[in-house]
Amino acid sequence: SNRESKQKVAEQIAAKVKDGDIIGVGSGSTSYLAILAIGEKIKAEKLNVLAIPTSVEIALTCSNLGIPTTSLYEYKPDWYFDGADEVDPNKHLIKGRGGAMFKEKLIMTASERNYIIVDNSKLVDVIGSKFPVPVEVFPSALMVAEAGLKKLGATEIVLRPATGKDGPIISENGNLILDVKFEHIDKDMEYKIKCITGVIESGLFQNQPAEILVA
Ligand code: DER
Repeated sequence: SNRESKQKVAEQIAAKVKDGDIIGVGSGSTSYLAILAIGEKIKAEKLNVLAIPTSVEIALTCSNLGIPTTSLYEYKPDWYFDGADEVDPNKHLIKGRGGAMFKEKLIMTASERNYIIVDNSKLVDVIGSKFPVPVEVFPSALMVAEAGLKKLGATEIVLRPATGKDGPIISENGNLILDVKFEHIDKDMEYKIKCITGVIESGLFQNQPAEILVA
């Protein structure tokens, strides 16, 4: 089952933890299983580890597990792990179903080594074939960003609705999230999206090298 395969890659990540590590921690259900396994190992082996979380959810999880956290103000991570929604043959990713892609991409960029942990349901031949690309947008730039995305060939733009409140999702950083389907995603699309005024970040990861662990 994909729960078993997620657990397998989670344990592969926990096996990498060494005393003294500063670890960037991604968000999502696979990263969650990995940080649980890491918490077990830290307790069992009394390791000194600091985590740099990428979302409120994973920061709360670290604190519940007794894993001390820090930030990029103090440390560069020795390594980073995270899940993904899609992985293509060029190891380009779509991430951000969980809405944490700004800090995920930031901490991944700051890290020496990156591990993406997925089950094989995430593997695609063509990036964008299953998931829209999440795009984080400064709230009042919504119309400007939508116009820019349409110029890049966006065929569908959905303002991500919230469930626990009226109105749209407000991201970790107080912004809006658009879920965008494109006719075609070329290798420069991440940069082109970033160039749109008002766009904060996207969940298209074409320029962050990572090792993909597939269970
Ligand atoms: O939101 C994210 O980027 C998550 O990492 C997501 O892409 C994967 O989440 P999952 O491990 O729950 O499938």
